Amino acid sequence: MSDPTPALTDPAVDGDAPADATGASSAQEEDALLDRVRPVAGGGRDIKDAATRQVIGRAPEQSVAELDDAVARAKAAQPAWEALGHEERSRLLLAAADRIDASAEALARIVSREQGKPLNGPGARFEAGGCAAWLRTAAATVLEPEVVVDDGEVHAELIYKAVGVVGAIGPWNWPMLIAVWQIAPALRMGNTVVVKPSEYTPLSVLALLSVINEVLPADVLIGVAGGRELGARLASHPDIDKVMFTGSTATGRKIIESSAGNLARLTLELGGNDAGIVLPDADPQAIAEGLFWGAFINTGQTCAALKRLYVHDSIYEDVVSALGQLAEQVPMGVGLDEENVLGPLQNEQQFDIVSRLVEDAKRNGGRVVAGGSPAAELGELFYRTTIVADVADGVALVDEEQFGPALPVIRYSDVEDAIARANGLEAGLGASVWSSDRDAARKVAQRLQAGTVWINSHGGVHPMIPFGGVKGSGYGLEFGVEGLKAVAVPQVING
Ligand code: TXE
Repeated sequence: MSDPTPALTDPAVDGDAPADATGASSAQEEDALLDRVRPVAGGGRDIKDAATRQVIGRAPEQSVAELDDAVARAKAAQPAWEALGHEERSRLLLAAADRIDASAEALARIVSREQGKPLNGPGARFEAGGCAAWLRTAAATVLEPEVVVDDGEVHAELIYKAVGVVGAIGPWNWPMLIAVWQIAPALRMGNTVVVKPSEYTPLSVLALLSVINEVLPADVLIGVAGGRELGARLASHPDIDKVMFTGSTATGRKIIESSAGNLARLTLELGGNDAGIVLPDADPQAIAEGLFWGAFINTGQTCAALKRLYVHDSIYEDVVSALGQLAEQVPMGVGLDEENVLGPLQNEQQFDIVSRLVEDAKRNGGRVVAGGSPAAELGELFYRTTIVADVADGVALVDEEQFGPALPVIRYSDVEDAIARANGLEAGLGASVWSSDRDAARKVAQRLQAGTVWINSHGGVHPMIPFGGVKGSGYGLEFGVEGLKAVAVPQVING
């Protein structure tokens, strides 16, 4: 298959950027960026290439004292950053986006190796391009004051000001892009930001921050690398005013608990288990590629990926076999190889989760249509693109978030039943409905318990369209005007 369709759709992002004609110079720039983020005083930790398992660089392991120092510096820098005003901050964010564009190939190579996603397809180049696009959109978006009452006697306006210092805690699946989702609106509104990347993928995020910091004033944006204890300290720090978190539901709950101490405002983008419902009138061949990339973008390691697919009995076998064919065809392998569009799992823990869930599905009657086993010939963390048919709710592969390349396809005969099953889990990030009849699809969509419901696609995000979960997938919106409100405090001016 030659032209994978990016599931994250953004007109400003070119998902199929041409191969770099100056591969050698990008590799040199990559080395220079990795050098910049290396621990200064020894120590730190080796980070491995997810595909080859070779060491690609060394990341700092910073202490709680260093984190405290970072928060103190960010706090000291915040008033002057806010005082710069919207226009000047926007100018600097646009300049940062230009810097990212200039280093895009080197950043893409780092994230490809560290995270595993291939350069091509909706992969590492797409991620680097997305970082610039989200920064530009945040720079261009305006949060206007709102006149809430103006009746001749009372004039009351709602204005939005910076919250203060934002703690940004990120995951390992789209490490740079999700960091920018947190950073861009926060900076735009006049906050300073302390970023704690995932311990699995610190290099790409620190490299990205170093590029953005080429244009920002000192201490406005500070990265601190380390493990869970550092995340816990950042979330509970008395001088953190807002926490932006993307990660697991379990950690999200801990952050909610710690917010009882510092009263930090929270945006929590937690795990998902997105359902897709294929209605009987859908055309299996026409939707197969959209379904495939909805599920397998970033080799399934995407928060709002399609993770369980409900297909009407009348077209069930056609959809299953179309997906099975794609799963066999789409090239998987080392990300720097221009041929590949699927990669490895990022870490052993996630590899073990996927293996366990597929094995369990097989024991519970699941029919493996494609894949179903590790792809050891490609490397330690590769798992074949897997389609499992004839499973039902109650099987762990359906009920738990697999976060990897294994899609369960569930048969239904009554759409009411499919809706009930889609709504039956705690997760509520995304969902999708697939049909030739848009109005019928919209009626089903409105009954699904999810922050976003896509029709005839799954997982596309856009920097102006609000994105966030309901139920166990967290709360708070990112992107667009709503995203700016989430990193601001409202103030009423009455009079
Ligand atoms: O997440 P964690 P992990 C899901 C996916 C995966 C599971 C676990 O199902 O299997 O989560 O992944 C920091 N206070 N998603 O272990 O632990 C941590 O250092 C504050 C879905 O990576 O939640 C890291 O920076 N922070 C998700 C970040 O939280 C803490 C993407 C995420 O780590 C902390 C990734 C604490 N007490 C995994 N403990 C999505 N929605 O996209 C850890 N951290």
